[in-house]
Amino acid sequence: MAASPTPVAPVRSLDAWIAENVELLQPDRVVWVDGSRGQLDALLHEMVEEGRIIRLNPEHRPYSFLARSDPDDVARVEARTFICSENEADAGPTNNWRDPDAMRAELRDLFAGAMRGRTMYVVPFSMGPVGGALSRYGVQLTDSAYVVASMSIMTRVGETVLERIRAGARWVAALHSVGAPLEPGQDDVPWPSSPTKYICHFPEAREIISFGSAYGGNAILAKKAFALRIASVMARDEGWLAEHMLLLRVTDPKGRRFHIAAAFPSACGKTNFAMLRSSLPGWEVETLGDDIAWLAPGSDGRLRAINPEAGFFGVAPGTGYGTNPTAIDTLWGNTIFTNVALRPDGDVWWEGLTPTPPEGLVDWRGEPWSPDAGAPAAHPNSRFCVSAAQCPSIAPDWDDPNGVPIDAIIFGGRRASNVPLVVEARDWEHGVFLGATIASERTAAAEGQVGELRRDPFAMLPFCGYNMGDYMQHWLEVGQRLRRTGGVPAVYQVNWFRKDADGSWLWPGFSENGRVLAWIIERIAGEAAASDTPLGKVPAVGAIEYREAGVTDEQWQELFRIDERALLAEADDTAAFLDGFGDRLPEAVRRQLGGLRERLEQS
Ligand code: GTP
Ligand code: SPV
Ligand code: MN
Repeated sequence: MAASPTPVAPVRSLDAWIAENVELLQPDRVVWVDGSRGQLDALLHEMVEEGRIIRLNPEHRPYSFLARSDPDDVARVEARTFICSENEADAGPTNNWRDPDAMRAELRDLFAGAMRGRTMYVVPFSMGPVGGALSRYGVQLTDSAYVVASMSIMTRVGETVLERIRAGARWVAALHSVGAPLEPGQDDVPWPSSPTKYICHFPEAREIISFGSAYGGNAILAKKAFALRIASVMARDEGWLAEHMLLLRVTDPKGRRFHIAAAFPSACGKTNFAMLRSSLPGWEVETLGDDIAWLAPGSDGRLRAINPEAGFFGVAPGTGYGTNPTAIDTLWGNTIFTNVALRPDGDVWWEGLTPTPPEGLVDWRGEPWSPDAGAPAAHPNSRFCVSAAQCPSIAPDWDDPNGVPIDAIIFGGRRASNVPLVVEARDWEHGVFLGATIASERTAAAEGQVGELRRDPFAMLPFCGYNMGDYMQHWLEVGQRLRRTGGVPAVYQVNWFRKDADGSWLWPGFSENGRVLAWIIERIAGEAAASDTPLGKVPAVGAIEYREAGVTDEQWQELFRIDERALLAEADDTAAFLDGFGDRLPEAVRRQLGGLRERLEQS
């Protein structure tokens, strides 16, 4: 049973909202952010002068900066993230819920005087090109200059957005404070934050309130809070999809173009795949987006997708010339790095940038570092923030408001065992089942035990703004609508992270993932062979030249080995997970699980 659609909140008055918050938060001053380079330059200069960020050596990394966060503010805090829907059941079993009125009352107390001694910045922004049919607007109030600079890179900020809002366009209100007011004469710290953190979403009111953190998705509210949690609710009500997906275009050696959207959990390879340089000659990948996609059935009957963002907030560790040369070429300058290591020559470093660390590093906490320190020099969730336009592989039309038609959707995860390198879904319903049952090992992108296996349906576990059972139903319905117009994308599951008994990767990954992408494209074009397995279709013998990727026959077999007993045990775990959704679980998903069990038992 799906929830009834939420009444859409009335357009609130921007000026009244700001005035209310100025009165409550008591900032020393209010600054309107106009999106100009001049204003951003001045802000970054001021932050350097105040010791909040470090200017990198312009000879190595022009116009780039290093921010070091508070050691207790390094990743998204899922335990402090709340969906404050009117009804608890609408948040669903996978979200933390708080009653909206009670939450607002608690937040009011926290926010009272929270910006004393600080500046309140007003940041009007657009997700998607201003004026685009799929684009949506927001305004973030924040007392963090670092957040203003990040938002200026990640979104389209400026006057044209204000004009739209003043002309009556709907917008999402996003209130943010680091929660560290300054008393007169009190010394500031480079990265103010609070031990009390709240990342709250009010789906019916289309509103976000965030307190206490300045890091990533906790604070750059356009990203996960708006473009996924609030946007997923808008998408449910309006018939589209807001997803944790990269977007890419691939051109095959015959010159045919295909568009792919792929959902992998946090720190599971979206940025890398979006910037793929295929090891296969003649295959070209253009980047459209690396983290978030908004997809809607278009007037052409196909699923069309835009990247609502304007920049990349990407994982630094593991990024080097050998793995992701395109990212390295993107980061030549105009980049804000957070929690990476500093070299003595004023440039940056992180694990994986080069095979061996340079001498004389200062670690992400600002302490001298040597390889025997016993801890990495860069924080595992250290990040770069850079404009998408600066990426050498960015598609020339990446910000076309009409988006691109999606040929295939890929789901991925980080699985040491059980999940093959690639599987083709039997149809859309089976694809929804694959997405709904993704499990993945936890990464450093959020607080929690790294490596622990958890369910992360559609890579949206931390980002779905409503009941995940309803969300599965919504996916099924979007597919039904696309089927009527002949525009249903093919669905695949991939796993770059399967390991052998010694714990080594079975698949080299990165540029070699281009071989898997090529097989997917050739399948869509009806040109590649597949064989059936209980999990779905996998490449037929000879369909992928794995030996050219340095993979042995034994490794290849292991990459696709189906361990019926382990998979049946996983199916039991899946059943328990799905039971958690009660009557909100679509019958089709349960049916798919039954089908999987039957196929496993018969094989
Ligand atoms: P978020 O920004 O957190 O949503 O992450 P993401 O999905 O964009 O992940 P990203 O591409 O930044 O990759 C995360 C980590 O996985 C990095 O350390 C990468 O080097 C590593 N990685 C990416 N692709 C592969 C791959 O094919 N194989 C292996 N072994 N590691 C990979
Ligand atoms: C993720 O965790 O999936 C990210 C980084 O992309 S953050 O913006 O912090 O959400
Ligand atoms: Mn992400």
